[in-house]
Amino acid sequence: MSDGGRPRVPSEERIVLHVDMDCFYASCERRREPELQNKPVVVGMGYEAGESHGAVATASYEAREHDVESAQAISQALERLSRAENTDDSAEPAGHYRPVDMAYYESVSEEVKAVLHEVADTVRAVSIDEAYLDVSDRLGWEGAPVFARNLKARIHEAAGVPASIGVAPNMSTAKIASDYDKPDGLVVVAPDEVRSFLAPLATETLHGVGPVTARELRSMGIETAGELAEADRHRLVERFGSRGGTVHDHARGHDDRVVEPVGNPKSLSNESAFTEATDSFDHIRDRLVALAEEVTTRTSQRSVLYKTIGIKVVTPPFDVHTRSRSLSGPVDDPPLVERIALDLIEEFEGRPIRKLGVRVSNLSFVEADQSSLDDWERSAAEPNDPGGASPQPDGGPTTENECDRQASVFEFL
Ligand code: TTP
Ligand code: MG
Repeated sequence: MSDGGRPRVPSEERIVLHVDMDCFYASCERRREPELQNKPVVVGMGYEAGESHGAVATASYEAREHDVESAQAISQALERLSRAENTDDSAEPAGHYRPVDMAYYESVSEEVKAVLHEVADTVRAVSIDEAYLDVSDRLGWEGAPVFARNLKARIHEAAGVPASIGVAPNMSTAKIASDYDKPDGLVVVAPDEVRSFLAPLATETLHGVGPVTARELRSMGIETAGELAEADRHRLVERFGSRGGTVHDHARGHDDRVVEPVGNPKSLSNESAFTEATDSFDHIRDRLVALAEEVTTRTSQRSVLYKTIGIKVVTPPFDVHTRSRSLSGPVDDPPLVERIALDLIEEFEGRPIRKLGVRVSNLSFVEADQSSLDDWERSAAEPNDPGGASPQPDGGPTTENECDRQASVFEFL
């Protein structure tokens, strides 16, 4: 898959985020059943009261305090929790068991991923509750902590579930960082801190070191990532083959894997809030033009074509209005985005507005084949082409009910 022509940055300058949801299935259950907040929740499959089969998929952190963990028998987990209740005078109830509901967890996961795609062009989801983002082209290290903090808040606001985030110059360190301070964690490891962050950690923490390898490493006198980093590389390769070299690299904070996006976003958008609601239409139009430019810079960088151009307008108190117009064919045409956005805002003239957004959707992802891109650009730039090759707006404003949750993360940067 094309990475949209994203410039490759030297690895020490990359800013990689690893987002991992906290006790994900249990958090989803809490989202729809808020009474479960702060309680020991056990999610699993195949359990019936009085029977011993059925294993724990995940447990809330309150349950983990009583040594409940994934893969344990559910009956054993619930027994532990009720024993804990009996020995404890507090009114803490025993474990709350909920059966796995994958369809629901998938839907929450989609909501989380929609947020990730709003804030980063390069997103690789690696499981239902885990994704890597590369945001090197969006911010510098000084902006990384605020960005990550706002992303956590944004995920919570949009999807109603908590996440932990690790930020580092590479994927393997970012993953360790997201796990380091769970739940509700946020750990930023700047490039010059990677070695000292990893050094005291047990070797098992590293990607590629399982319990068997860790045991072998121990037999070689290597307990920590720091000791592994200092170890003789030839000796490691001799013992473990090429994996020995890889884990040596990871221990030294080297990992050249690139965050390759999987799955394309359905839309690209930018939005921005006014400090206070304004009805100055000049001000509003200026902001809209700036947002249109930001969006089309991203589409051009990623060689993305779009068929639908829309705006979002939030009026006080929090009323969200979306308007869009669809073209007869896909284009990458920044002046057209600006023109349509300005047309669509007309009906709001005179009304106070607190937030504005511009979105392009109905996307097509072209490989970075410049000749075909040039063709599109040419035809889009010749709207009066008598051959009618140029896609033109073919519809009036339509109200879209699709996802209105947009990234407010950028407002804080
Ligand atoms: P994890 O991210 O490994 O676990 P988690 O999100 O529950 O907890 P943490 O806060 O430590 O990240 O896995 C994500 C989901 O995958 C988890 O909620 C349930 C499911 N899962 C299983 O079904 N079986 C398992 O053995 C594990 C580890 C996870
Ligand atoms: Mg998780």
